[in-house]
Amino acid sequence: MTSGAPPRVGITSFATQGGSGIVATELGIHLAQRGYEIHFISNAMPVRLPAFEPNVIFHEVETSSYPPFPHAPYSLALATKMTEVARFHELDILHVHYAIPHAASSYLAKQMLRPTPIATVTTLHGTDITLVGREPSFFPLTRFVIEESDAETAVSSFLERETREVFDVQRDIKVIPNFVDTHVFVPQPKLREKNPLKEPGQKLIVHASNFRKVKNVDRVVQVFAQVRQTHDCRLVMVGDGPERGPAQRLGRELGVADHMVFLGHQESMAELMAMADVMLLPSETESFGLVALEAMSCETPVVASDRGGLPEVIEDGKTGFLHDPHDVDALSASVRRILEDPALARQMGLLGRARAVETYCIRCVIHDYTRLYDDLLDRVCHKRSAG
Ligand code: GMT
Repeated sequence: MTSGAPPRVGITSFATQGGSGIVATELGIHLAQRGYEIHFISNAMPVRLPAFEPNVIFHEVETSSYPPFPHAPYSLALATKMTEVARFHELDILHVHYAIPHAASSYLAKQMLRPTPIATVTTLHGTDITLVGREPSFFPLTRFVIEESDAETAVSSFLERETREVFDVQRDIKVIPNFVDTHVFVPQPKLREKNPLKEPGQKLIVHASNFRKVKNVDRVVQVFAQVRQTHDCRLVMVGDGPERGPAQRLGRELGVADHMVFLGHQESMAELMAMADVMLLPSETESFGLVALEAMSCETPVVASDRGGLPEVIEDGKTGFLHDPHDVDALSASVRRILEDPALARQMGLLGRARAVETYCIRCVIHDYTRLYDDLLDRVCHKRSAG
């Protein structure tokens, strides 16, 4: 970094539809728009990255297989690419999203770059702590990289506490919540009233996820089947993953398959969230629930699980309803309340939007990251940023 210029940051995340990749990409784009030079280092072009963005460069990590390798060693190829990019572009910071394997790669890159200093930041997103990171085969590595990263952030207070308890770490973990582009995720009342996914007068329930076990997709279908007994509605399922097939089968068993549509991965999340009358998210746990925030930003009430970080994002009874994710009756009753009471739905929608705009807009959150970068550059690299 030349003195006075904003830092050059390498950002690594999964290039898939998951929330961590979305947060990493949008953070990079918005930092780039503020003059930061952003280098995305990943196996594929991140989702939601526009065709061209000044100050943004993409570096693809290529892995090669070799007969004795049981698998192509992506983490090592990533560490090598991080080192090359950091040297060539004189990066100041490597910011990785999702601890495993990304923080292990940035740790290695930092060692390879010595004696040139580089600051490492790890943002914990959820399943890297609540599921995969605590598996015995990863536990010691996850703990090590959490301790070794120059700065550690978590997307909710729940995740910060969980990380401390599970990994018994003492270090500072800064809570920086996820954010939403409140100019993209906007209410669209006309679209909600009339859209190609429903017949006139019908209501729309939307679920969006990666269809993994942790999302309790079967509960979504069960709740829908209950609600359909009394209300004319359709269920729109967005995303893909291993539980999609079982959910489709359950829909047939419960006799509601003709009223459900599985769209798979979709780019137009803002429109889908704005079309919905209710967003349903009964996850087993959810460190934050970015998709719930995106719905709130579109004035769509959320009926969700009361686990993990969801109660930090959704205010029970105000911007949505929270329940035990296995209490199908309670979840169904709350969906019904919203569908049959337009005044309640409107009030919840407005409060949700206000919360998104006041607490979780990009402008509200991005300074937490830029301040963290500044402190780090002072501490680790003895450089001061102008950003
Ligand atoms: O939802 C997932 O399982 C994917 C995962 C990811 O890495 O993208 O999501 C996690 O990170 C998101 C972004 O911070 C959070 O909004 C999700 O709540 C979190 N998922 C879980 O904790 C299950």
